[in-house]
Amino acid sequence: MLTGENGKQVGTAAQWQTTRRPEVMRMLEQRMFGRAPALPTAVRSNISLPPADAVGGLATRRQVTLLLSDRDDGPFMDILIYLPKAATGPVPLFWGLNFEGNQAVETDPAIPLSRSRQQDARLRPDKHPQPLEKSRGAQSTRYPLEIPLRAGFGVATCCYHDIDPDFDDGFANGVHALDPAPRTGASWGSLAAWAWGMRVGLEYLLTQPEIDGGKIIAMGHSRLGKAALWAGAVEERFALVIPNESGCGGAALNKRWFGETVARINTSFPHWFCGNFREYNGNEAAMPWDQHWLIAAIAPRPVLIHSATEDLWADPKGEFLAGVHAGPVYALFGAKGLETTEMPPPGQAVGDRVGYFLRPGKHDVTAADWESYVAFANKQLLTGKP
Ligand code: GTR
Repeated sequence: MLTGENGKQVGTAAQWQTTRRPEVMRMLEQRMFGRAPALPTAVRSNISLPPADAVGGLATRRQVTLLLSDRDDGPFMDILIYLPKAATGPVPLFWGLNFEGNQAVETDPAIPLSRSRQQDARLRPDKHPQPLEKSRGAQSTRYPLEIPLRAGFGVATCCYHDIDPDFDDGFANGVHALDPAPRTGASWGSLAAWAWGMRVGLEYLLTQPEIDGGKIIAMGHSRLGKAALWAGAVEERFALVIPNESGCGGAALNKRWFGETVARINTSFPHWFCGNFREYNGNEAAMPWDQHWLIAAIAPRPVLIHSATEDLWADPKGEFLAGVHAGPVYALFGAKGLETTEMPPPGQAVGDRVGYFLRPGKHDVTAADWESYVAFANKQLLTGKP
């Protein structure tokens, strides 16, 4: 990772930033995620749920709709935003995509049903036997909002299908349709599109005076953890990145060949990565990189890697080791990384600018995960103390 394409060893943070990191980013972009276009310059916004008290009075909640093109019926993002009412100044904020739509975050019927999920149900009724109304609060255990709110953090989320529906549609739907460039093996897949949407959302969040723009955290679970990592690498305005059980294509090393493999992920989800990534199907050994490069590309900004003991598909050990092997780049900046090569027992947080936490249990997001996110964010962005 520290040997540049000219064969020279990188020995300083400046060399990393100016020569090696751009090479690393180019490799990840051209061989894995694919190239996304520039962010749209004229995003319009309107309030689609007016501010009101929520979460037992702990928060003010609103939803904003971003229109990503000049068409009113073009791609949009509905972003649900919770800000702690007790705040006395701009707040740090967790920003990540969700799976089922904003209505799945809480049972509160005031939250509009996800328009992109309704559209999916029309496009593929066989996959959506239940009315969307039934999904209200269905993912609320993944959003124990009192934990971040009580600690002074805001939370913002948007359904990932707003940006690009998660099925192999030849890139006809979602934001890919906005890109006039002819498709090549290095064109953006869905993960790059979700990461692009996270950046578009960030640009809006940065305009909000109640939010501390220097403390916006990119987070995501599973495929959305992969997207959060790529968003965090591309977008240096993200202050901290939290991939939760991101696995193959996220934090897990490919060359361990444990759990989900490149061939498997490219077969199950042919639309996630760029076409060039298929060259490594069954041939991980030929990859010129591994996933610690993706973490190192975020240095010296902090990254918190989360795994779960029963989530072997995402290879907890491979996720830990990617954190270990990103360490030398943090060291170039004089920053501490994981500071251990031994995997910690479940429930014990380790590391400094690179953190690792192994939660007992299944592939999920739980209150225990959020307690760890908040403790890490407090230490890295606010107090300097755990
Ligand atoms: C699985 C996939 C994983 C992970 C997961 C998820 O089916 O194999 O890579 O992304 O889905 O996103 O829940």
